[in-house]
Amino acid sequence: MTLRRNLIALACAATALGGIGLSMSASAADKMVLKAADVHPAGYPNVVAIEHMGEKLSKATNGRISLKMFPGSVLGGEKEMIEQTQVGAIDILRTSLGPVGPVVPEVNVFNMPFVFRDEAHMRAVIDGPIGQEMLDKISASPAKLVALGWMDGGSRSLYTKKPVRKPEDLKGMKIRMMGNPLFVDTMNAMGGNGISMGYGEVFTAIQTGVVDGAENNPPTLYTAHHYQAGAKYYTQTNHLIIPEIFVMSKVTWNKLSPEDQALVKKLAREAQFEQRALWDKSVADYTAKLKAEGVEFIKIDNKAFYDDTAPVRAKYGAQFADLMKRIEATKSN
Ligand code: BDP
Repeated sequence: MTLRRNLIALACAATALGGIGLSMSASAADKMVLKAADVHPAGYPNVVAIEHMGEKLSKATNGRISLKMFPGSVLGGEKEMIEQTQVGAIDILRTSLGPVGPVVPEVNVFNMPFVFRDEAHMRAVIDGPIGQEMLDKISASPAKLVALGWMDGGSRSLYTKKPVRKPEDLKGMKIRMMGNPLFVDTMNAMGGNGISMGYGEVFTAIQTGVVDGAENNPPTLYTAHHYQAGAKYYTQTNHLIIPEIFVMSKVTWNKLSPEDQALVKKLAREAQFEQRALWDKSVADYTAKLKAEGVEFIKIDNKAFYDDTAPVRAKYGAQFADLMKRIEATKSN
């Protein structure tokens, strides 16, 4: 009798425990840890802004949704990470718009040389209706990416092993460009030979002479140490002012409730403006650091480069003629 009662008690306890086990795993399954990635290292403005967005997300959802950042290209190059985001292996990716062009051709209007007058003009465009339309176009495209917001990438200028002041100086020089045929055409029009290459390969390519230089903004030139590979002349061509974006995989987005989606969008807008403040500071900091490291900043009148790239704007811009007029008509704040 006693034995039977004990057995029943044991069975009840086991059921109860089993229940607890179940409910524990259910709540663990409800928790979502978003995998975020960036080619830039920890501490870079873009990385910091996304991490803060994750902290706010976690706070607002009582830890139900959190974010884990994988900086410094640990999950691959930008092209590969875009692919991983498309299939849902990465949840949130911060990327240049450059390598997004081959996946969502509509964004190439922002990837054209000298399409923006200056950075203030670019900001006015991305903060306004054109910027929102572009985010919507990316999200509506078949690329399986949801565009959450913009980030600043400043202006890209040339850095080379030998000084460059005019298009003729680039003759015979191989210059690394991001993976998008538009950029190879741009460099060829500027007088050099554009070579498409992943960001992670640039340091060694400069060092071994596979390329004679590359082009980027001061924070990237500094954090990627490309000047240490020998490219110490930084010519202020400012030929590309490419905004950057952060996107969520549509696979992940579709798992979120409408409320969570709205929360993510709200925090993304905040991240956009937080990054901008951090960005401005980092450009000033890294410019000073580059100069201290002996990088020579060469000031030039970039009109010759502007003129020489007119055929690229004509070739790629024809399909965006109306949009280009609206971009041109946008006044800087
Ligand atoms: C940096 C961008 C980064 C690109 C890199 C590049 O922030 O997204 O991957 O340039 O040149 O400025 O590939």
